Amino acid sequence: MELEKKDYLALYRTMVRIREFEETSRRLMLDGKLGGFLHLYSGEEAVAAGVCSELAQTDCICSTHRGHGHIIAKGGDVRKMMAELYGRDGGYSQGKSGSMHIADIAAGIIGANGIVGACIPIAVGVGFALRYKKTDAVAVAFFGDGSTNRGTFHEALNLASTWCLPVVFVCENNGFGMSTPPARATNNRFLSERAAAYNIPGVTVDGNDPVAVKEVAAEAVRRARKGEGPSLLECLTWRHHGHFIGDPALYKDPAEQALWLTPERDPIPRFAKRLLDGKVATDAELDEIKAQAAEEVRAAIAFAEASPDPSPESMFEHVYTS
Ligand SMILES: Cc1ncc(C[n+]2csc(CCOP(=O)(O)OP(=O)(O)O)c2C)c(N)n1
Repeated sequence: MELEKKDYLALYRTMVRIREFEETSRRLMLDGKLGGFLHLYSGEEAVAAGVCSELAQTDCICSTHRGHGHIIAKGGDVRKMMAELYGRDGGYSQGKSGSMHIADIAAGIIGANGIVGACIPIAVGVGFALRYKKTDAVAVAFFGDGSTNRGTFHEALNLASTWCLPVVFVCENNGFGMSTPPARATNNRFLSERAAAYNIPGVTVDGNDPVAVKEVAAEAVRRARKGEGPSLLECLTWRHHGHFIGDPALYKDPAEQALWLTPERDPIPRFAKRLLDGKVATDAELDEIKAQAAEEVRAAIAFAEASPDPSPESMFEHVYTS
């Protein structure tokens, strides 16, 4: 896929912004400034960047416990995200939800979700609603390899296929569901093979190449928009850290981990080299993008730290009662 310079740089910028947010959040948590759980997206940035580069604001995404990258790529507000991680009133959920329940309906971010596999049928419901309202918007579900062994995945693909709904299912195969590699949890060589059971297209792609991801996403989104139904994309990637901050990831083979962290595999230096070698961008331009991302996250921290704690009186606002 040949792109214009601005599109290449946009992919790079999105990946760098995500990495900066994630690595800064990691440091903040290790310094004791953030509470709760953080499941970092570092290493998987090319998936969110590639897929979301094909989406309009009116398209919707449903995300997971590892959702920061999807939210940033879809246009979420980094300041409100950071304030939410700090548990402050200026956060997306007034500091009451933390990392795993960030939503921004105006930006088409239906929500992160702490329940593994839950976002997949939600995306089917969103796809149904978008079509019922006679829009040409599409719904995207992001989920991990582990989620594809839940019934929700199979029910969702079956219904979306049967009703020919505008949904793109994006499986981020990062090598583990917590500590379990896919080969120990399924007999499929590629998880995309599962699409055949539901008579929809399924494709496996290098999930550390944002252009390759963009290319398969473009076709899946085009199909969905034109009423041709859902697709399943399996993006092969690797999470750089443990399952969550605090998991030492002793189950990873150290040699494999080291390989995925090399500049040839890490999606950001790998893409930077491609842009430099192809004379698409200069070192100075890429450095400038990194500096802007660092400044954006610094400003987000300042916003979060200036934001008050939620007031005790607000404890029962925005919660459900039975
Ligand atoms: C229904 C449910 N079962 C178990 C868990 C505990 N849990 C949290 S994340 C996770 C692994 C998810 O793996 P995967 O879907 O591959 O996503 P990844 O973490 O690799 O991004 C599990 C089992 C949960 N949150 N929800």
